[in-house]
Amino acid sequence: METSINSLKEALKNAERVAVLTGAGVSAESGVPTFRGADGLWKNYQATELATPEAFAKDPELVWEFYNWRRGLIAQKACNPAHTALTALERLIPDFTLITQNVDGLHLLAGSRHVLEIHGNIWRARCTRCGKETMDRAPDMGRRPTCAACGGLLRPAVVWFGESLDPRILRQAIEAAQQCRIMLVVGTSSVVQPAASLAFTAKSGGAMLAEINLEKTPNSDLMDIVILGKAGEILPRLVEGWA
Ligand code: BV8
Ligand code: ZN
Repeated sequence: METSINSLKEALKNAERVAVLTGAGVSAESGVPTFRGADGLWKNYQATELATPEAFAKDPELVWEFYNWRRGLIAQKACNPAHTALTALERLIPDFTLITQNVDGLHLLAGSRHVLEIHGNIWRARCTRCGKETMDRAPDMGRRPTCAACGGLLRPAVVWFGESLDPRILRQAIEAAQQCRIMLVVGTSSVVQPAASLAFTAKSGGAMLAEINLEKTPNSDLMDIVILGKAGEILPRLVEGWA
């Protein structure tokens, strides 16, 4: 573990361009439940059943109950050393892109600047009628929130399963993956597509790949370095004492 951390740290010190892909594991130490961990279940529903356009069409109030529950939970959580280390890394690397699957907004709260929220942001809502998007930090948006502009039903501005990612954001993420010299993949089970494929994109662009996760994943064999452990403990080790 020590040698891996030290060799990754040395490589980062000499890298012009770095891309980082994060998942729910980065927010786990803030107390935000991950998707597929033991706490991934909610009211005997799998998130993957509720985070779909079909579920919202069938029962928007149930889906808003799910998102209001998560908003209420996340609203009380603070960033953790994993988020903070990534803001420090951004300042140390000339060209740095943080691609996150997380919708909790904690990277922005921590001060990361170049962030691509490829699955959207739970604090943003979009009108299903006029498309207007608003930011609202109220933990509870109510059971059927409506658009101030047109009265249409609002939905969470996140990417549901079966929905395409925003093409502009996805293109930026692909470009960052293609051009980076090092890609860190942190706290993700690497099962959700197309996010997980960004590691392949970086590899084919000649990047060095490093995975930091509690457990191995389907992408582990692709990695040059795999460090098993907590993001909140390992990431700070990568940025401390850069002379
Ligand atoms: C699309 C927003 C084109 C919503 C999310 C087969 C069947 C059915 C569908 C598919 C299929 N194959 C591919 C698909 C498509 C599907 C998909 O990938 N499904 C998966 C489940 C197989 N993908 C899509 O639908 C995507 N769109 O493909 O568009 C299209 C268009 C039309 C029709 C078809 C296709 C859209 C995907 C986006 C879905 N939205 N979130 C919301 O959050 O409410 S995804 C959701 O999962 C979150 O964003 C989350 O970030 C993401 C990935 O999960 P992880 O972040 O990896 O979290 P997880 O809990 O899984 O893992 C955490 C990891 O951290 C673990 O490994 C754990 O060990 C580790 N960990 C824990 N603690 C720590 C830690 N590591 C370090 N330190 C710690 N302390
Ligand atoms: Zn509207």
